[in-house]
Amino acid sequence: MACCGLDEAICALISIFHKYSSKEGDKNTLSKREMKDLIQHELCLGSKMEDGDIAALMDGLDQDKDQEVNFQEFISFLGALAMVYNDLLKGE
Ligand SMILES: [Ca+2]
Ligand SMILES: [Ca+2]
Repeated sequence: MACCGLDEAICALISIFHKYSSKEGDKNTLSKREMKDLIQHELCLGSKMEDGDIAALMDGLDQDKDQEVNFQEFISFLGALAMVYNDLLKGE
């Protein structure tokens, strides 16, 4: 697939999701442990988050309560994260 700027950003998000989601259990969803790995390795914020914060975040993300974060739930998380980063960037 030929990628332009935004395509590339989206492709990168998809590849990060699958890099972690394929580690254990269902290859297409993130378990709590996979989500925690992803947050801790792919987000600057992650290193500052306590286990409790990540657990609370997971609970909020897991809208269908199957204890896994699917791609759709992951995208809502990114949307929320993008709002936070937008506010941070505007404030600089
Ligand atoms: Ca998985
Ligand atoms: Ca879920």
